[in-house]
Amino acid sequence: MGNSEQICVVGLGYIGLPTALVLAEAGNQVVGVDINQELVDTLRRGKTTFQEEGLTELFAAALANGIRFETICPVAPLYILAVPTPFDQITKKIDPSFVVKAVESVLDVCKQGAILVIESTISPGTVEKYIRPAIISRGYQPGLDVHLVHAPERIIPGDMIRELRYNARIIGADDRQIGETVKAIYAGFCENEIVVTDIKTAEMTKVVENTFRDVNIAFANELAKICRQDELDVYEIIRIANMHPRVNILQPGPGVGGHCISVDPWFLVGDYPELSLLIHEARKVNDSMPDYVLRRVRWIMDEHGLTDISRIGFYGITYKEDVDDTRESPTLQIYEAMRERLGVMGIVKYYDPLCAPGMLEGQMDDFDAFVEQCDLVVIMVGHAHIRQNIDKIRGKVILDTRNICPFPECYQI
Ligand code: SAJ
Repeated sequence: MGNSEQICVVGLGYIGLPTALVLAEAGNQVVGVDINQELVDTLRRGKTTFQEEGLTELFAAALANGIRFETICPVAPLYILAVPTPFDQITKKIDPSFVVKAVESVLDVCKQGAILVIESTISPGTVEKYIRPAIISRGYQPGLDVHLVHAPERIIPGDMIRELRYNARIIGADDRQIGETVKAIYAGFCENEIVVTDIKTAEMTKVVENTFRDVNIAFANELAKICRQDELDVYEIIRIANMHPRVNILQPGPGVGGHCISVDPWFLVGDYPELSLLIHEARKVNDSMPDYVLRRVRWIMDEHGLTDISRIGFYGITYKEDVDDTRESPTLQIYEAMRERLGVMGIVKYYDPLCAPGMLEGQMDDFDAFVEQCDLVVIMVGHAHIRQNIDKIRGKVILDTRNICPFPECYQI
């Protein structure tokens, strides 16, 4: 394959869309496919479906290079699959149904020798346990009729486009030669090292990366709780500890959200329950943080004699700063917890400049009005917006779960 191959990218969400766009920008003929007609229509109208630094410019470059958007897979020599891989809430194991369905939709149209690259994060063994059998049950032989590759995405929301170009990549393939073919295509936009390995190693490596980050954040969160007991400044302690050349502790926060770090470690817990004790504990620590924030809120209210719940405001609904993604966000967990336990839905206030209005009951769409109607502001997300407007909340009682507030009187987690 050369540098102007026809590539079909299946699934046009947070990963599939930017990947399709960089491939088109690099000079490939790209067709983006998604079963969601509305999403495809939006893209056809020249509009992107989420915000990301550099996405608009990249979209324009891809359109200029002829990228197309469809709801049905065309025939192509190479398919890249980037569909959701959720986990079962009870068993903690991967729900492979989306990725299996996407593979089947490709099998319906592809010709002999097509390459199927799975970019979605999958638990180690998913190709072996679910994808290969699905292919065989349709009468195809992997390695002959279709070639399987796993090239897990590694880009961070908020800096996706830059990371697409500069992060190293892993290509796991059954057949080394096929791995090299895919590597050559990815090298058209990726300026870092591209490692070719086998599929299960690629599956495990990706899950390990996110699990490492989850465990590190859990450590920081546990330190925050320990330091709170003795009224020590956890941020200062981490800052100084990190001056040691072999220490690199992440930051405590109100919880771990997003569709990656809060999901992927469960794959290991689900598949290796007796061997993943630390990983499981870390998940529990991180999942306990929204509750911990609520306990801090209660304590601060008592300290200040605040009794009116309707004058508490949570700033930030997204799972982290400067993205518009709310999946698994700590604020949503707080929202649910308050709704279940206290029945006060709609009374507490929420504000997020990056979220569409009307997502939550109690959500306000005017920042000044939000500030005016709150006595206690809980900073859940450190958006650039709040950093720039921090003076507007001066004088309020503040719980800053992100360590961004410069006022000495504000509370931390
Ligand atoms: N968080 C903290 N403290 C920190 C860092 C993050 O509490 O020091 C929280 C964030 O606020 C957020 C959550 O953790 O709620 C996850 O955010 P993140 O920025 O750490 O990561 P994601 O989920 O946006 O993206 C991760 C990245 N993985 C790693 O850095 C190992 C990204 O490279 C992956 O591509 C992505 O998961 C994915 O799709 O798997």
